[in-house]
Amino acid sequence: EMGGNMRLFVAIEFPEEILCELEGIQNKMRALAGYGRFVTKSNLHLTLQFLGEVSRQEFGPIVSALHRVAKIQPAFSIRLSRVGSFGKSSPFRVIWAGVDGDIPRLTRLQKDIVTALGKVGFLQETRPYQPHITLGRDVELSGKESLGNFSRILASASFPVKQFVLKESKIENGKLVYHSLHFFRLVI
Ligand code: 3AM
Repeated sequence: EMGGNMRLFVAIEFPEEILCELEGIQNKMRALAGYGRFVTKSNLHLTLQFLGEVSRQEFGPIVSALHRVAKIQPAFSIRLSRVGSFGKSSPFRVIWAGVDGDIPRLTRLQKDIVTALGKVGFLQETRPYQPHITLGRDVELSGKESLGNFSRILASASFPVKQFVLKESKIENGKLVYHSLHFFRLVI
């Protein structure tokens, strides 16, 4: 890692049952796909904000800013909603699982994180926030396999979001791995 820089992002992680459900969908998709790079189960997450390369000096202020957000934000519930894509046709650039439930709280949390990180010097993301869990990239499906078919197999159990996490993205032995550096508990 150059000059001790870290590649960071802020995310929500999921309970084991949800990860298994997402993996089940990936497996069905993989079986039908001509090509696709699927996110490994341990890497599945919902990004709140991507930070990019961060220096050691910036790390402390980032953690403090995130603590300030967490201590005034209530926990909330979401559930998996549907399978969708960025990119309109096969090969799909990104295939994702969307969420619904308490989206106003999720959006509020994301905005507050962006604002708090803006105050410690991070560029504000200007693109509209589209909460999604990336399942695969460059996924090639035949015309018959509509994404709606995958949506139909999603169960709709709600799960609580009680914390968010600051994660580091690394390549280790040629593999992309995410390490959790800090958990930020929301108000219960
Ligand atoms: O969870 P998703 O897949 O939406 O695509 C990267 C991943 O998002 C995104 O940050 C998450 C963790 O790596 N990411 C990577 N580089 C990015 C960039 N330059 C980026 N997001 C925005 N800008």
